[in-house]
Amino acid sequence: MRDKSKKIFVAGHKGLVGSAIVKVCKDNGYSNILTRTREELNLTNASAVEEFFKKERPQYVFIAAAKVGGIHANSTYPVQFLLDNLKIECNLIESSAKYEAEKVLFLGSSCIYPRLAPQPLKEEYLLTGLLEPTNEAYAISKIAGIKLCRAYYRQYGKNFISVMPCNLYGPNDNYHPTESHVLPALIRRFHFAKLNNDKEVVVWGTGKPLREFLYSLDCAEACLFLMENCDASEIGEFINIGSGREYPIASLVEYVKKTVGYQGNIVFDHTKPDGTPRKVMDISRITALGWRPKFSLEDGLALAYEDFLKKM
Ligand code: GFB
Repeated sequence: MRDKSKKIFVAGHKGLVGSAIVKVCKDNGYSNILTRTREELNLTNASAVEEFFKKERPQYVFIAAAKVGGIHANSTYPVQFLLDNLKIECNLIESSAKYEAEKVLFLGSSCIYPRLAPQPLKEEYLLTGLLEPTNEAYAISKIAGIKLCRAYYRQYGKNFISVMPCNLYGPNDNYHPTESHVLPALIRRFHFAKLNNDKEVVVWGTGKPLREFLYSLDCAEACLFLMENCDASEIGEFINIGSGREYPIASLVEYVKKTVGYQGNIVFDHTKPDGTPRKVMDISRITALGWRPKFSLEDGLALAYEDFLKKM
């Protein structure tokens, strides 16, 4: 994808990763970027997606559109996480093939790995054990997307690749109080606790699970790097994207508390689920190809809090 005038479709451009991909593409001189809001194009509607591809014929497709959410949303709405995501990815991947997109990049998530896989998570651990029950539906949908991309490569030689990022955060995140991921949820909770002079903030679970976090622009840079430089023949089934640094949730809580400037106490609610005990990616394959993350957690958190304040 070195020709900067090629037509690029970013599906999910309003979300955390999609908006970062649009920014990184523009910053790198790509001028022909196609986007559609949910109102303009319902990605779960097969005929609408097909019509769109028939008319626009994008040459490069980033699939960053998905139904996403944190641990609570994932375990509460398994039907929507499975159905919506399967429809979105099947429609986009099938139409990309039919209307001859030159390359597709499909985004998954580190929750595709078995709950108790050895750590750090290597790409070859896919489907070697049982999934984490709180996000099984989402993981199954993402595994299906990876397999569909790979099937198109094996059967028809299509240059369709997949990437598995760790937990992401950054501008345009979802700050819903109960349905978001841990980092935006904590930013919101600490912010309002500070404003209300609350004596304590409740954090879900034990604080012991380990998670790896990557700033969304770093993930977007990795996606563009792979789109520009690495084909399906080289990447294999998929490739991990992460920072390689893991934090116990209890430490993350301290970072967010400091960033927001909250002075009160923290209480862990042990009735809420912890989810997977540990999830840290092995990023040796992508770093060997030449990509490196740029943002530290401290810098990324400060930028994420700035974004939250703008949206309030
Ligand atoms: O971000 P999160 O929902 O993602 O939760 P997962 C991470 C950890 O933070 C869990 C704890 O151990 C939670 O119990 N946590 C503490 C909280 N307080 C909160 C809070 O207020 N909100 C949230 N959400 N968590 C998701 C999957 O799992 O990871 C998705 O459900 C996706 O499928 C995503 O793969 C990347 O890492 O547990």
